Amino acid sequence: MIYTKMSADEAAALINHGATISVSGFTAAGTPRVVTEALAVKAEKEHAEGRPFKINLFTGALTNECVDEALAKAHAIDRRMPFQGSPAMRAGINSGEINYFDMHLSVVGQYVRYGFLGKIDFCIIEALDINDEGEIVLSGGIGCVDTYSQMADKIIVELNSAYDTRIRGLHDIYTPATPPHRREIPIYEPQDRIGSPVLKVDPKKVVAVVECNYRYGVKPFSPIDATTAQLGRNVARFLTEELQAGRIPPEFLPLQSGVGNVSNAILHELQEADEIPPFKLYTEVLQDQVIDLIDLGRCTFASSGALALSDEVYDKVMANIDFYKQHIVLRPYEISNHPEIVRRLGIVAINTALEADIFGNVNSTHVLGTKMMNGVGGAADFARNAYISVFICPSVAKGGNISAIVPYASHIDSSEHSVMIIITEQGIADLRGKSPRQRAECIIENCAHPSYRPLLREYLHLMDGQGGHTPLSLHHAFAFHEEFMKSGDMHNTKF
Ligand code: 0RQ
Repeated sequence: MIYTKMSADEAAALINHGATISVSGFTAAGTPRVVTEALAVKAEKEHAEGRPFKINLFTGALTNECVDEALAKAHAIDRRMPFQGSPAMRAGINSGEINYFDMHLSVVGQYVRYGFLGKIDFCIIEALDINDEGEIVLSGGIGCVDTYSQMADKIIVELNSAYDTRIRGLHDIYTPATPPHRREIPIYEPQDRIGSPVLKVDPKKVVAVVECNYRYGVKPFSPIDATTAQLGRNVARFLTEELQAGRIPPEFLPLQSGVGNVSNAILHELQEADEIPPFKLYTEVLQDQVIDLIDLGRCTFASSGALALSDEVYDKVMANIDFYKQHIVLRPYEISNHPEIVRRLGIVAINTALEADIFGNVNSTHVLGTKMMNGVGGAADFARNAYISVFICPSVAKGGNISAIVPYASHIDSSEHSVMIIITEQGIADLRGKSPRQRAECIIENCAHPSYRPLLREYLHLMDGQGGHTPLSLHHAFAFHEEFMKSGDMHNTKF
């Protein structure tokens, strides 16, 4: 090997205060850990000795406890993008300590390549193999590493021996050209391959190879509860009705599904829904349920940015990797989420909302309009460009004290112009072709929890006879949220 081998501590010592660090991976899959863990220890030591030490951190999306959690706990982050989901990172963001900018994942690569976000000093890459030509076999998550590795001055490779290199061939790495030289991205079917099975980096930029051996430690999802099961059934019913009405063609269309327990329940429901023919996924993250769908022949192909699988299911995939290579491709998320392809393939996008208002605006990110939960991720990449854009959520949160259907969303990630369908466990609101007043009635009657319907109707009627296109009361728009902050229960709202 032509590269310099180092320990994690030696590699972390190369990184100075003020540096901008990017990392490979998407979810825990493909995300490095030993160098950032050592960096967190270095930051704490620097702070103890009275010196400032903070870095800027650009990731794929969610990471693992040795990246976001360790660095946030060490107070070692200044700027952070584009998505996170760790308790310490979230606390640092919401206290104002960490300057987080939440971005649509499909544009992260081009923002970086266009120079909008400044220079990147280091790219830390989890590799299963690297040869002297700089060809890297990645593991189960790609994220934005194609761009990060091109744009970083220096590369540190974490060579992880815990995973099997026979995964080589599952990846399809492709980076679009920069305007005015960009052409179409030639993907016409979810299974089309257009790039390289390996990540190619400049070997001269590789300043350290750190040998390590770690597993991701991802646990399976919790069992599906009654609310999420009903939500899943409502989604399956909606898709079946669209198919029967001829609004979805008989051969069906590729699906995109978000991540989390609710999405898992929906995929589970699609396993049972025989009215829906075998389908393809063109999505950003694959979770355990998709592997069951592939095994059963319900999902014939899945294109994704990450294999966010529990350890148990990852091992099952690796044991039969030649079979799964015929059914799965992994892409950088600039491609897995690209608006051009989402529009061309006619994707039915299903994403999760924290709250939706009665006009169809969706908040996926900010609790009570102020506190960051995770980030917008890829949800709006898909929603804005989908053939049909669906948002789902339980109708209430926090034991019923929060209504997920509110008079006006306290933050808007996907606006009424990108949201076609809202589904809760209560039912389905089809917003297509409806005016704001019609949408409001449809959402209240079909999606709101029955205990909140009288209050929402009362709010809607506040504007009766007052003209205007959208019956929005500026005075009372956030009355539900204000009441929750005052009494802890939106049911107590008075107009
Ligand atoms: O709180 O954790 O304290 O129990 O929010 O809610 O119902 O468990 O739902 O885990 O699927 O997450 C939108 C955050 C939903 C996620 C969001 C509270 C609720 C609970 C979580 P607790 P649930 P999920 C692919 C696409 C944006 C990115 C995206 C997300 C916690 O889906 O981050 O879609 N989406 N990317 O109690 C206050 C409300 C609430 C509320 C729920 N209205 N007000 N709290 N909660 N509704 C992913 C990637 O890009 C990688």
